Amino acid sequence: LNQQGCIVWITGLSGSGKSTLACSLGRQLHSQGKLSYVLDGDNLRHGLNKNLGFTPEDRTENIRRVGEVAKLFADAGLICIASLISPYRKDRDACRALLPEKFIEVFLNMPLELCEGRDPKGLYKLARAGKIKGFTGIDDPYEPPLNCEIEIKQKDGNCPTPNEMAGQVVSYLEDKGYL
Ligand code: GGZ
Repeated sequence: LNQQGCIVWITGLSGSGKSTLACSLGRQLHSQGKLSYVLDGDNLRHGLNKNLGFTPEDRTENIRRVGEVAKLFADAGLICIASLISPYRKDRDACRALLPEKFIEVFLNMPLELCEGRDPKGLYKLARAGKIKGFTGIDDPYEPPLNCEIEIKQKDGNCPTPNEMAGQVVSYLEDKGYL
């Protein structure tokens, strides 16, 4: 394999664009002949994590499992892209501790108003109406990273495109010798 494995861990609010970024990143890596695999929180909740809900304990277990699987992929030499809200700092830090030299935390730092305005699945609306309890950013906390490797945010009120965001991550991976 012409690459070494690592974990690119994308964290951010629901609707911040984590899955879209993960997908763009996978495509850009593929076009460079690099093997990657996306572990998406929402998708994995249909299979591996289907017995888990959104209590703090269940989120912790969700993130723990994905961290362990991500480590397996990285050990196999793949660039594993994990996209989960992963709202609690201690849970992300526990994943980092599994592979500290090869853990790249990407904070997709989009304002709540932007995410809520997008509301692709209408979940924010339900949360505001009290029909979903414990929704991240509404009545459950999101703890931003303190020492992430990459922060992606708006510039002059403009959101970078998914390809620009993925490009930012690819540049980092190149600079640090992962690619
Ligand atoms: C946050 C929720 C909730 C609650 C359902 N809080 O944006 P989405 O819709 O498509 O993806 C979100 C997904 C979150 O799953 P994760 O595995 O990434 O979460 S965590 O890391 O916190 O374990 C969202 C939807 O599930 N969803 N209820 N209460 N997001």
